[in-house]
Amino acid sequence: MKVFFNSVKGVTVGLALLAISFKANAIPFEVDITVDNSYALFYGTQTTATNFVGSDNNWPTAEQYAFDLPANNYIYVVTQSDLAVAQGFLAQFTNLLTNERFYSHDSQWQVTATGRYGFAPYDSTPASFAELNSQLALANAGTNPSAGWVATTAGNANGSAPWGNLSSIDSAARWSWYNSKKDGSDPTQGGFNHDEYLIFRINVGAQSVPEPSSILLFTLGLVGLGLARRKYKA
Ligand SMILES: [Ca+2]
Ligand SMILES: [Ca+2]
Repeated sequence: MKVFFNSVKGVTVGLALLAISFKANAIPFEVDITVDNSYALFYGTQTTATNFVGSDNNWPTAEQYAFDLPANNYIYVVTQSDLAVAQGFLAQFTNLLTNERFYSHDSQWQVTATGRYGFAPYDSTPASFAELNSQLALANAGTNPSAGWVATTAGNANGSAPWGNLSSIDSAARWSWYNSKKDGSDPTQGGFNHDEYLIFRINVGAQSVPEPSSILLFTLGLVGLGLARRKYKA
């Protein structure tokens, strides 16, 4: 009986830890996104973009992607406009584990301006990763045109002019951009080079996984439960 309960305890704790580690290691996201005028979606650590998800250069279409975001990773959205009429980043990100959704104007997004118009990394080639990662280093050091990572500026919501409605994105989502003028004006309206290309980032992995202390308490609780059952039955 002792061997039996020991193995039950082991399996229970093992399954619990497996479930926690799965949850802690990746968050499955579905994203619906478009940018006026073009973007590439990456993710990676605070210093290094490691994965390319996709890109597009046609604002009237919203693209959908699914990817597993490792814990504590950042989502990166590289954007560049055609310097005409308007510019903006519009998206919704849905956590498929919790159904929580956030948008392109969420206050936790940050943006940085590279001043490298025409050099936006838009594919998965080594040269693109090198370009992006060199700019992440400058942004993290605060030595680029925006002096590092700054708050984004939200423009009008999905459905507004000149874009109209992107039907696969909620009407709550707002077009967002970097404002190099810092004068309170809406940087999404009127063609203008706000020190493009831009990189948006958000760190969502840290907010959706258990704290180490709660994992420890949960594990200790399971071990205690196993010991209690053993004591009672033995
Ligand atoms: Ca598009
Ligand atoms: Ca434009």
